[in-house]
Amino acid sequence: MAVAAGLCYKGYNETRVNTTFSNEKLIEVSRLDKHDYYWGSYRPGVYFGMKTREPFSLVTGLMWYFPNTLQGDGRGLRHWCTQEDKLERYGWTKHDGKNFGIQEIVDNKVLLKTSFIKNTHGLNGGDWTAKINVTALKPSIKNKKISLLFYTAIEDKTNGNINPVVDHLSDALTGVEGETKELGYFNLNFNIKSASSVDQSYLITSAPNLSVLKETVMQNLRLVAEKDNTNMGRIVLAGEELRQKNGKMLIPNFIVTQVTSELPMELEVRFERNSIVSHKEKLYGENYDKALSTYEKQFDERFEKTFKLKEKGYKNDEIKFAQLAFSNMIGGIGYFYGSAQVQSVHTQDPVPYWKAPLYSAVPSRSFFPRGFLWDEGFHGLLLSSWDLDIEMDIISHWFDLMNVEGWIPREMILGEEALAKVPEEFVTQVNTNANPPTFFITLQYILEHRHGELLSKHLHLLDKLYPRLQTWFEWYNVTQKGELPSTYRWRGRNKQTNKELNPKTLTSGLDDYPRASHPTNNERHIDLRCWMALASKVMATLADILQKPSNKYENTFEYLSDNRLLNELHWSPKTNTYADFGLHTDKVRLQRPNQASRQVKVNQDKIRVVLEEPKNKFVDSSFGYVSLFPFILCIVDPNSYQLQKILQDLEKPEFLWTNYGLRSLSKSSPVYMQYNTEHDPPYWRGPIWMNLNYLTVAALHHYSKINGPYKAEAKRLYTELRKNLIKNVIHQYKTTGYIWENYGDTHGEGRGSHPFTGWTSLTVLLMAELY
Ligand code: 6A9
Repeated sequence: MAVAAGLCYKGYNETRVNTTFSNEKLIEVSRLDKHDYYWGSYRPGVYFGMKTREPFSLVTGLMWYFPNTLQGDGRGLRHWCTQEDKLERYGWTKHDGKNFGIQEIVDNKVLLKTSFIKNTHGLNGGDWTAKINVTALKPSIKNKKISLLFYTAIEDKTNGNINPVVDHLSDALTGVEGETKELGYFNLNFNIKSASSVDQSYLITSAPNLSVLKETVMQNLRLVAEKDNTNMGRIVLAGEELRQKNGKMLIPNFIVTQVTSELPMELEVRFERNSIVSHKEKLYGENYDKALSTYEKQFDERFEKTFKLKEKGYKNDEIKFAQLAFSNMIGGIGYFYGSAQVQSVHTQDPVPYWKAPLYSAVPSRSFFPRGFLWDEGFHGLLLSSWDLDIEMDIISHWFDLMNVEGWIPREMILGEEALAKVPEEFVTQVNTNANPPTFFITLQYILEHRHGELLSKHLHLLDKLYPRLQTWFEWYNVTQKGELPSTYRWRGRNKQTNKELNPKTLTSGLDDYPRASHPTNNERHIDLRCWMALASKVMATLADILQKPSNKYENTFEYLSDNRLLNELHWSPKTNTYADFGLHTDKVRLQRPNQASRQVKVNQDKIRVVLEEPKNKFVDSSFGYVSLFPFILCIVDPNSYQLQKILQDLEKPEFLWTNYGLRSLSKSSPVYMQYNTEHDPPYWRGPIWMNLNYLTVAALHHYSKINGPYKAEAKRLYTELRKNLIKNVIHQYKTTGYIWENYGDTHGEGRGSHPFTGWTSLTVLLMAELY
């Protein structure tokens, strides 16, 4: 290989991985075409911040701390969402993705209400006002002081500038003004309301980049003696810090205003450009409050029109939960820009992808505030129910990331802020690796529920998207195919490792869900096969709509959904369940090396020992989500014994059924709740995940509507499973303040990262019975 690579003319193969599919992009060159979405809370990784959909945007953001608990190392200073802050809760209670948002943050019994309203007049996305209102939730802490820091920063000094407006008499920062190519002249004004005295200070400096804003603030906080000489000092910002050691002056790119006061306090921030609206329409003071309550009312009405939860008999607190779950999905949408790091067999090292924007929702604001391919397909179900324009724009951004081979990277880590949150080993995306093509379920959902609007408003876009979908489909069909016709195999499993109990399949999205113990090329993965069946079905429908030849896709769908063939390749006659096929043994375990000779080295990782020769067979000892796929994606014949058997198995508590939803892996599996390495706790080996539960409920709904002998059975399970899931997610929210990544199968407790308002927010669609 090394020789061949050396002889190979450098260029063609090496550059394919980071060559874009075509120059004609789905996203218009001018970002102002989506004038309404120009400004937004597009920084899901911070507790509160506004930016534009511009590669190097003007950004604004909030930090805060309680002076009496701030630590020298920065603990106590809140900025990026992180679980370590241990906030009681935080999240958008209402957000419409476009005009306004209201968020509640509870930190040590103090409620910070952050809201914004946009005023989209004129060109360039208009103006906005944000308000941070701080109150104590308990009277006993009323005297506590809080410091709010509101900043303005600019990523690229060549693109514009920001300058402080300082009132020299009081030495207070009253505002910020500046200019960028896209925004023209603008200014930000601050307005503070507090019953007690307010202490103000500011920082004007140059930060190396956006990922170190908190550090820059920490370096520039000073402790000064109290004016009245009491022994409690005041913490203030250092003022102007632009002079370098050599005496030269830096140009500012980071301006922070700090206000410290007792509670309650309110800070209003107004962003205005050379404005054409009359004074009385301006959004501040009472006008702001009025406008906000109008938006709230409109939101409530639209929410009811869209999801009909009141009509279905849900109570106010349940509807509030649903609004919060939805609002965090849409309010968690980010706008990222940068180049991912990618690798192919033809490149020696990772190479940069082309610089590109991504407008996408995120699974979790605290842990992974960035785009994930298969997560986004699920997000699309909820988002398109609300606003098809937003969803079509998200789809467009993702499909613009497709390279000439037809590959879209699984995880998009774009820009300094996103990169700063990812450990080195997760950064590089490899072009042989897939992720479930869930955008096909989004498209299927849109075709089902938003058909009219899709055709009347987005037909042209769909037409431009189509060749990309074809190439994407082809990429899966070619690069992920198995050895036997009609079979498929996830690439990217590690054959070499002896550290994992069962080598992970990150590409499938189900990470440590057990597959064949020994990865080989003749493996066949049932879930991928079903994804391909679904993809071909959706492609056939789209081809029909766009009057393109659909035969190929129809034939592929028929072929892949032929139950006789499916059963031959994937139905285990031993267990009467669907299963993967591959080189497998259950007789594996993790063990400390040299254990026999008693020279146990504490630091040596456990390794896998294989106690029996693996055999080619169905991987049927593990029953779980993967076994359900032909059912989950509605490929199983409604009259079949297979359907009857799946419905019977579904209900068994010793397998998957719990009071809180379906667990990912049966209790009977040899790796149920087993660690995969010493350090990797079980992830998809027991806990309850919402994305696949949602699809299962949708499938039960499907089989309860079409004719067949198991219709009534499907209906009964549909009702039960749906009820269990909704009840638990709401209950956990109420007791913990969070929506979680997954849920424990014994007690239903929230687990993993939180808030996780990606696919767990599909609970709203379960409530609304939208599938
Ligand atoms: C880890 C740690 C601060 C794992 O929701 C995103 C994905 C899913 O697509 C996938 O199906 N999650 C699921 O199995 C989370 C993946 C996080 C990986 C990055 C970095 C950051 O530490």
